[in-house]
Amino acid sequence: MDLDAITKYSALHAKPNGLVLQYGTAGFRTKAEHLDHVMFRMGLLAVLRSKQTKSTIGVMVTASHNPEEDNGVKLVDPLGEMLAPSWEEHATCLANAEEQDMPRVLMDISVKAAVNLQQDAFVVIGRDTRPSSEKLSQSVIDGVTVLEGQFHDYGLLTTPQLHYMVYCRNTSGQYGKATIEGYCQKLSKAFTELTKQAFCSGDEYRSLKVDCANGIGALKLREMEHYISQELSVQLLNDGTKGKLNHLCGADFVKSHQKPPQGMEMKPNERCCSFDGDADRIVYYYLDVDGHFHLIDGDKIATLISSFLKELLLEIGESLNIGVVQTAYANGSSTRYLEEVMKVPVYCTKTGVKHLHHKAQEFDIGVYFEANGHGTVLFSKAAEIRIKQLAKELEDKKRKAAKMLENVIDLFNQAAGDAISDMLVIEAILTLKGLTVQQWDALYMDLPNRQLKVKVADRQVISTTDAERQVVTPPGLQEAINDLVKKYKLSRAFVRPSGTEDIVRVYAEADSQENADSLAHAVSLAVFQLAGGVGEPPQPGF
Ligand code: NG1
Ligand code: ZN
Repeated sequence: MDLDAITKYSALHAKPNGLVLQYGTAGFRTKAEHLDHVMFRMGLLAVLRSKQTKSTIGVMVTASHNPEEDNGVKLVDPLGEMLAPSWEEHATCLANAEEQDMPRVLMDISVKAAVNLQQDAFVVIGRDTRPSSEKLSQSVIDGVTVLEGQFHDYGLLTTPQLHYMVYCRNTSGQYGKATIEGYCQKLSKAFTELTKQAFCSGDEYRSLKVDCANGIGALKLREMEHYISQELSVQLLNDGTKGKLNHLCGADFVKSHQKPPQGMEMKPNERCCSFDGDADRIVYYYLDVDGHFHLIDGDKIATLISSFLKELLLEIGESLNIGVVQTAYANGSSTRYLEEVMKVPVYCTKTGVKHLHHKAQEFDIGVYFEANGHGTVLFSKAAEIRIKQLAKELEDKKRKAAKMLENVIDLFNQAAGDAISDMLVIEAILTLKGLTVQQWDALYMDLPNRQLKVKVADRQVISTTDAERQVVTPPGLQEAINDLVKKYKLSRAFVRPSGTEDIVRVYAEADSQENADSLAHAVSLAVFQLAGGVGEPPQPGF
């Protein structure tokens, strides 16, 4: 390591004194103007991680659903997974080292992690459409270059596409070609083959309005469009030509406000969906004939997909196990439906896809979705091999089912939750099953729910257990929540510190919207009083 060169180049990306950031569930995320040094240092760290794993590592510059002024960065590990936890700690240490200590901290990490500095390094970089992203990704490249790492800058990519590129490169192209064409070809081929199995693909199923959050999803869906236009016509809205990224639009807005995004003209019963700012989340929705808005969130997506997979497994007569993984934010009705009606085992993990992903790996087929629409389906290697074998061996209907499963494996971006690939899977399933959006929605009725944010002086005073469903500290808060929950029917509430914003999140559900709102408000007040709320106490009404 040329420490002099590192010191010299680092000074061009100097850290503001005293700034402390943490590598959280979504990497580093904050105002874009505070991130230049972090980007440079993540370039350095990616080189070390690449040397250590002898693999290509990804660096994605994005702040997903956050406002346009924010930005962020996360590293992608060799098989397209999130960065290993011990390296998250290294990332935090490196990002927070004061300027003069940085080279030493970098050396410490390479010693601790037993990095062979002689090893070659290769880093791939992607970025979203934020105005700040181009310059920040250049800072990542500066970091990579100083440590003499090789790199390929993909430029504009969705987050899941970068995961895909990393995965392809580390599996010698077996998974697919590490190019945009490779990505589009792989997904569109599986989609086309799968939808061909439908008896009828009447026009009513074939068009979809997509709110692209004024982000990268618009550019990448446009690239995909001509590969799939025979089967599906997509109409892109909020494509970034006018509006601001994530402003009054996108999956996060639609999910948290439970209303349509700006710029979306919806006719009754028309199927619509929204991506988030880096296209790793998707939610569906429609207006009924009375003009009521219906949200179809990640829970209902998981339900649709797992029921389809279960039917195919039944058809081929193979006893592969299937499990659904959710978080505490999953609507209570979805959990009940999956367990009691569909008889599928359901597991709850902490928030953040890395936790869900990890749990989903325990099954032959692991379906995981956060309620906000971030998720995918994982097939174990053994399940994949078995299914591919059956698609050759079986006959007639069974063979057809096995082939469809094979297409589903190819369609899901196995490396990460991906709005484009989820959308194609959903569209294919709706076509195959001849389901309208209302019929899909009618699988079960969501319990009315409300999510709120509370500002406290230090959100870390709240610690939780039981997959974040129970508060441990501060003392008395869980008891207060229990007492409040008892006052309502079909009710449930929990609180947890956000991993991406400086706030505490409150979630409540109950038998009516009024009651869910009132419970959420009461719990917010308890948080405010017992966990050091700042500013005005939470007010009722939204
Ligand atoms: P936090 O801010 O920790 O709640 C949010 C989402 C997560 C996940 C991350 C990463 C909710 C309630 N939380 O985390 O599900 O998507 O952002 O983007 O939606
Ligand atoms: Zn995202």
